[in-house]
This record gives sequence, C-alpha cells and structure tokens, in this order.
Amino acid sequence: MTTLAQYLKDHASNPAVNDVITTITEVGKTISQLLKKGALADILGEAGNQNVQGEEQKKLDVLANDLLLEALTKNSHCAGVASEELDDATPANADGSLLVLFDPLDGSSNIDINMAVGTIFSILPYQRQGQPSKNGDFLQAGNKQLAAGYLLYGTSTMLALTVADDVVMFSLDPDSGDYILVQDKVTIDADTSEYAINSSNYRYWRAPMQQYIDELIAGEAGVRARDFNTRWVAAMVGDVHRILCRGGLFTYPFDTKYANKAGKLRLMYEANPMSLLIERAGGGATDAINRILDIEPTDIHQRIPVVLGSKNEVDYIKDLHLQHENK
Ligand code: AFP
Repeated sequence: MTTLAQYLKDHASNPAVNDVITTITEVGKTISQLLKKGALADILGEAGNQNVQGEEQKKLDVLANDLLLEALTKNSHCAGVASEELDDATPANADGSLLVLFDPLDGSSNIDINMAVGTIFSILPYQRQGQPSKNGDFLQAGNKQLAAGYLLYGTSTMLALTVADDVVMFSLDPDSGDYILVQDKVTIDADTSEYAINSSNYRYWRAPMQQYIDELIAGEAGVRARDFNTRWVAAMVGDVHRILCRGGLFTYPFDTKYANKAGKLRLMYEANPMSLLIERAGGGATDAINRILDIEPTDIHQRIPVVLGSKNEVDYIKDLHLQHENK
C-alpha cells in the first residue's frame, strides 16, 4: 500500500508543496471526524452571520475555515491564504514560497442533511518572497497552479490530488489515519450520457445553454440520438468526484441571477483547482467558450461560469455557444 507521504516523496518535485499538502490533509482528518459526529458535536446549523459572498455561514463553514487558516499560517512555506469565507487574503510567512486558496467546506448547504461536502484547495507560487502577501499576489491564472485537489467527506473520506501530470486518489483509513493510494492515474472518458446542472435556473441561462439542455432532455428522439441522465449533488466536490470516477458533464453556467452575471461558482478556489484536476484526467474545463485555466483573474472572489467534464461534451457546448455568437 502507498501512503500519501510516500506518494509525495516519490512524485512531487517541490518539498514545500508536499509540506503544505500534508498540512491541509491533516486538517482534513479533523474535519472528517467532526462531520462524522454531526449533530452530536453541536456543529450543525447556521453560524449566525454572512460571508463575503452574502451567504449564510454554517457553523462548520467557520470551523473548517478556522482550522485550515490556523494550520496554514503556521506553515513556514505558506506566504498567504485566501478563503471563500474571508473578505481578504490573510498574510502568513513572508519568506514562504507558496500561496494557498481554499473553499473550506464546499456544499455546506448539504451539512444539515448528512449529504456529501468537501474541502477544495489550490496552491500557487508566491512571487514576492520577503514581502507580506496581499490580495493582488493571488491573482494568477489557474495554469500557474503548482498543485490542486479536494477532500470529499462522503461515506468514506477521499482525497483527489494533482501535483505532477497525473490525477490520483487516496482513501483515508480511519483505523491507521493514513491516506492510502487507491487510484494512481484517473482518466475521464471523452463521451458521456450523464450531466449535472441545477435545471431550476433554466430561465436565467443564455440561449445556447438552454438549447443544449433541451437537446439532452429530447434524448434518443432528438438530435443527440441517445438518452441522457442527470445527477446533481449540489456540492461541486461531489459532482466533480463522480466525473473523475465515471465521466460526465458538470455545469453551473452563465446565470443572470448573480450580481456580476457570471454564475455562482468562484474562479480562484473552486473552478481553477477543479479544472486542473479535470484537464489532467483528460477532460475539458471552460466558461462555455474559454479555457478556465487561462482566465486572468481580477478579484480573489470573482465568479465564473463553469462547464467541465468529458471532453467531447465540453467541446459540443463550446460549438453551440460559438454558433450562437456567429448568428
Ligand atoms: P454551498 O457551499 O453554499 O452549498 O454552495 C455549493 C456550491 O457553491 C457548489 O458546490 C455547488 O455546485 C453549487 O453551489 C450548488 O448551487 P445551487 O444550490 O444553486 O444548486
């Protein structure tokens, strides 16, 4: 059996990245244990305040955020931390070579109903060693990420990770406390008949996305000439995990419900880390047209439309959008 520590030693070239991943995954063990206690640990329900996104924070949102923040600001390699739950980035160790971004508890609306939630993380290089880090230091395109991954707190706690060219998966052994390698090269089929979208937002989408979903619903009788099925976890980490396991298409498209009319998901600590995983597993990840990993960020909390998963489906959606643009 290969543990996470052994895998990092054998595959990752940057000891600082290894150390930060170890810090994050150790906190993941604590979050996993808290979630398993659930209602018995008085950690469910609302925290009684809102985050920068204007979303009601759950107690565990705040707890997971604080645990990660405390651990990472103590890690000498970490020059700064940005979190979905905090307005601004937090400077850490100015001599550190890395910046860490995370959604501490993605899918937190699932907590109180005992459904899957996760922690998503992204690691970027810090370019101004010796200086205190600022928000602007985090504004790097996703193609600059040194590593990315997520912890999925499901029936078992799993870690999906990319530190080199491949995507690998580990399962947390509750007896030993070790993350054990269970898949050493995750790949996504180019085609799929399974898609994930919150269809209640249909009226807020652009015409090409409405057309795309209409075609899937038309199934075998329609232009796609095959039936499709849906799955919607309402936690990106769960939907992406399913896609890494068996393919599929996930989209939270352009949506006029949101102030900047982009969509609900955040670029820096949701779309970018998930896009790196999906692309390295052979899938595609766009904002419907443009490659997400090439998007130059303007704000650490900026939102972005997301289309990711099986490559041929992502490309089909891009073609539909380009056809509509050229009408
Ligand atoms: P929460 O963390 O507020 O539950 O939001 C989760 C999320 O950001 C993402 O993980 C899901 O894919 C998406 O929102 C679900 O959004 P809807 O609740 O609008 O379906």
